[in-house]
Amino acid sequence: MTKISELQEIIDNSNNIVFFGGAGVSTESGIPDFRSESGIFKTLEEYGTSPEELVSHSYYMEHTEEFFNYYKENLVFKDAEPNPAHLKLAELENAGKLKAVITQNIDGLHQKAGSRNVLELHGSIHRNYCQICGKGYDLNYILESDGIPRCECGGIIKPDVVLYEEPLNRNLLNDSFNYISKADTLIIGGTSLVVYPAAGLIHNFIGSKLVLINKSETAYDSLASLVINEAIGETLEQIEIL
Ligand code: CNA
Repeated sequence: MTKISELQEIIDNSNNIVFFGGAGVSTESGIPDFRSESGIFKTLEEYGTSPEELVSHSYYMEHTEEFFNYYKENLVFKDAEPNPAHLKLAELENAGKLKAVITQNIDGLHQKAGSRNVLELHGSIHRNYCQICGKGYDLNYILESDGIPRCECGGIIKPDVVLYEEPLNRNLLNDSFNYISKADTLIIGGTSLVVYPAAGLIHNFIGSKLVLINKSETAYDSLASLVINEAIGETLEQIEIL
């Protein structure tokens, strides 16, 4: 039996699938991840600072203009389109098999593919709020601003993205725990599973099938019923929905 047919069988026999993913889900859409060989973390010598620091709350507070330069150049890919992984997950939700997509991504591609129940643990580049009056702004406004984006009231507009050192939204985390603890199948894909507390969500899974689809190995491979070390878009594209 091939790994794809094993995955097909698991999906055929599941009615409460939850997907938990990360940056690797969007690499086939042309958005680099953080930790692969070609990922953002490897290409940052030019900034002279570690990438974790560049996307940290303290860097944002102390070097706001440099933060926005880095953010716009490296974290926002406005023209990216969903790939077969996003599209198949949306189809699985439409078919009533998949209950939630829990993502660490901030790119909004799951929604663009048609997924409705998307829990964005690390926020979204598409939502931006003035830190003084709370007025919301879209992504274009941020991209078109020179330097630090400012609200009409003068406040700085901060992307609704969770930076290192910032806490995750407690309600979202609780909802994610609930979805995962009720799932019969948890498919984890495109995440190195090293960023906490998001990665810790896995421990709440008590269903029968844990599937890991990741190009490289993760610390959780030994817990999985099925491990596929291939590209997630190419993998999910081969799944048929009955
Ligand atoms: P990561 O640590 O960069 O890990 C990505 C993982 O995906 C690696 O283990 C890769 O081997 C694997 N991978 C890469 N491409 C594929 C593929 N096509 N198919 C299967 N596996 C693949 O990313 P995580 O999400 O684990 O780390 C969490 C950070 C990265 C979160 O805070 C994200 O917000 C942040 N991030 C998000 C985006 C985005 O929104 N698209 C992009 C870059 C970073």
